[in-house]
Amino acid sequence: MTIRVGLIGTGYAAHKRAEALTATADAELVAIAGTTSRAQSLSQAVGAKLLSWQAIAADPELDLVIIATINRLHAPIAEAALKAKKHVVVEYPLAITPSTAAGLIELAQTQERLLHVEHIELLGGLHQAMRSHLSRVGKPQYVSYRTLNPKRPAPAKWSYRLDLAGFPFVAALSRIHRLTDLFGEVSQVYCQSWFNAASAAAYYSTCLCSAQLRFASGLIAEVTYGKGENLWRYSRRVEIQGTDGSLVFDRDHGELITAQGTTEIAVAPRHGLFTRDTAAVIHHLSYDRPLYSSAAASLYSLRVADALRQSAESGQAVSLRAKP
Ligand code: NAP
Ligand code: BLA
Repeated sequence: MTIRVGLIGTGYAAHKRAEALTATADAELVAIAGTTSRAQSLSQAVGAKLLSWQAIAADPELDLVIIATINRLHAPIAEAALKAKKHVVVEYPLAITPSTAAGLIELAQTQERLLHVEHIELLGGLHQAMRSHLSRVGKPQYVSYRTLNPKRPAPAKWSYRLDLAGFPFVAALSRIHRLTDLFGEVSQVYCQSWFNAASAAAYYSTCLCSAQLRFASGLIAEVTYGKGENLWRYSRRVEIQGTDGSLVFDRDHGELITAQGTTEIAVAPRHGLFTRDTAAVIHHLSYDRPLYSSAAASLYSLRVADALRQSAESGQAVSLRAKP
């Protein structure tokens, strides 16, 4: 049976979804929601009708709604679609607050519908390389993960506004989710953040967040995230130090260092990830194939990201309750 899909958003992620859906035999992209002229051209290019997101969420002809719009709209759209008994795929983050995200997961259970949160970082070459070599470093004791993205001039875009995107570690949830996926529960966090914005509803041109996370295993992690005008050097670097060795990834160059010496690790390039996420969902719905990630795991990383926000706002360390 063909899965009939409505897509909300017309930006980068939405274009990748549209491409993936047109290439998938078991799915048909029936409707698109967008607010600008890009929506018209995308809907014409793929032969889909142009509707409002409210109409897509309510359309009885659709089986699945894919939410690829700004973060602030994720939760209201997911709620409307689940209430109308649609399966839902949403780009991360599921919601801006963990309590809203938890409510949506419950709603999906009540409605007996799939709620899938995209986490393409888990499908990417860096994560696969870290996962497959992690056992070589012994017990992980220290992790440092830094992504800095200079952007000049900073764009006046939704992703540079706290009210539309959420706290930077919520918007860039993949930075936290990679770590909770590999290292499990977090017991305590501390975070400092800096934005040059007049208010939450104003565009900032630089943000910089620096966090320390203590994992239940005892692992100490330092995570730095920044983007915008007042940064001058691009950086994407992960370092894991364990009892028996170390893994270091600088952009796409990986190394494993142990007592036996240093070996290079190949990292697959970052493309085709939205296509793989889309295929995973369609194959799950059509053939009951397992998905690579759960909404519950996404919610856990969102709890950690929100604790980082609380810490940054209060200047205090924040403890997380152990998972029940
Ligand atoms: P984008 O290229 O900036 O597109 C965002 C889309 O949101 C726009 O095309 C716009 O389409 C819609 N929109 C609705 N209200 C808006 C507003 N007030 N201001 C600006 N746009 C508005 O963003 P994106 O990178 O595709 O991100 C979309 C979602 O995917 C986000 O949740 C992001 O976190 C997630 N994501 C993206 C990537 C990636 O590689 N880009 C990776 C992982 C997750 P209409 O106005 O036509 O509706
Ligand atoms: C993640 N990229 C993201 C996110 C946004 C963008 C909003 C989600 C939030 C975050 O994790 O930071 C937006 N990325 C952009 C924009 C550009 C960009 C506007 O590179 C402009 C060039 N995403 C793209 C493009 C690539 C891309 C062009 O838009 C190119 C390969 C990849 N973006 C990409 C990947 C992620 C991501 C792989 C997941 C983040 C991760 O791996 O941790």
